[in-house]
Amino acid sequence: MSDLKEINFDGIVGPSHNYAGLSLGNIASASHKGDPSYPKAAALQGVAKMRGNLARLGVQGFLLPLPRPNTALARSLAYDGSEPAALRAAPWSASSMWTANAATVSPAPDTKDGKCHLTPANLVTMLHRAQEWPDTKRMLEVAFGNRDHFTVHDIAPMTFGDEGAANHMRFCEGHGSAGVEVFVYGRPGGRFPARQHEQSSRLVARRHGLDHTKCVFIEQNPAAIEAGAFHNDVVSVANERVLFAHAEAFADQAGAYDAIRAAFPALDVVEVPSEAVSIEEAIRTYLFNAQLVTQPDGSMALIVPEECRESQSVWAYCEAMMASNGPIREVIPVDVRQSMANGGGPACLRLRVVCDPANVDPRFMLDDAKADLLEATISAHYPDQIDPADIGNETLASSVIAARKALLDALVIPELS
Ligand code: SUG
Repeated sequence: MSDLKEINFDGIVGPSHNYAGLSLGNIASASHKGDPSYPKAAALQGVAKMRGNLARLGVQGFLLPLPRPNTALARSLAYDGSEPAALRAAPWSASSMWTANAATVSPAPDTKDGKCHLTPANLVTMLHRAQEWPDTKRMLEVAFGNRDHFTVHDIAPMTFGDEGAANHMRFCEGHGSAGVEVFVYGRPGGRFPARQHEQSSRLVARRHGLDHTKCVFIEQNPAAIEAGAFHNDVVSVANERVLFAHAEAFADQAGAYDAIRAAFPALDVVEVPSEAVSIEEAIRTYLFNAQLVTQPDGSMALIVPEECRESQSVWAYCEAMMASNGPIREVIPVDVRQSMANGGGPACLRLRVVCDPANVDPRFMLDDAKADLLEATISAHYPDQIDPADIGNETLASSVIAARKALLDALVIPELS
């Protein structure tokens, strides 16, 4: 198991990236509705983040944008001019960039058959996201096509919303050792949808062949969902022994820590009190939608959005944390503003897969030359700007389709065309 590494698979921002305000309960998405978007700049921001992480961590993967506009979905919606704008925009969404919602992943050391198991998320709560899974599943089957090491499952039944790794945390001594998997779900009935159903979390744990005594199921704080934490990864993040969480993340905060500690006694909680950072400010800046990573020297770094540095309370907390004796010694801001404006921070943009990189289809692994290639292809083919009124436009559709094709050609992945 010594070759197992945590690999972050970032979603390359798609050429149709736009702000249509499609996600109820996602405050950034709602407040940027109607703004012009900048797909080329957005995708280049994403590649720059990947480059930084490749240099820092030595390994980085990526997943590709899905085919957009989705003509089959558009056709099924029977447009006649009476439909709301959101229904016209859904087939154009580039939301698959947020690969934390692509799947739930249980690495080999946690599973009964010693394989890495992936269940694509059904994302049923939002129409523009529910269209993702068939293409996501197809892509996962290519990238993780080595059946000796990976199993890609079907989605959970549509009756139970599943939003993937955004509501899943893993605690372990080291990424290659057996871990405790924590599933966070929401209870419906609030002002905003609870997008992760408890039963899909439990189903995924069973399917993946996890040891029941190493699984913990925790309810998200309804007040956090109400405040705009539409996924758990907006209010907490885990890595190895460390849980970095807002004090209002879970319905029963102390009970959640106790339950995790019962399965994983080495748990080290770094809790951010509400007096230091309010839940609203945590959600606005996405302090917890961070990548908490173990660097090659064993130290932990928190990769946060630039917005954190611009917030007095959040940055004061980060500076104090860096000066303390705690496990998180470095906080690194990155610019992913185009994604942030749709509610997607550094952690939303990546799917963590613990595996031997040699078992992944190499076309999905990044190196410097491939980062150059991605940048050149994006620069040459992506639209500079999309205004809301452009959605549905034939010329824009052609350029979005051509830009994705250029990526597939450059990376030589014809299976996904
Ligand atoms: O599902 N935004 C995404 C953001 C996903 C963030 N992911 C995690 N927290 N892991 C969502 O709400 C906005 C699209 C729009 O409004 O056009 C959007 O889908």
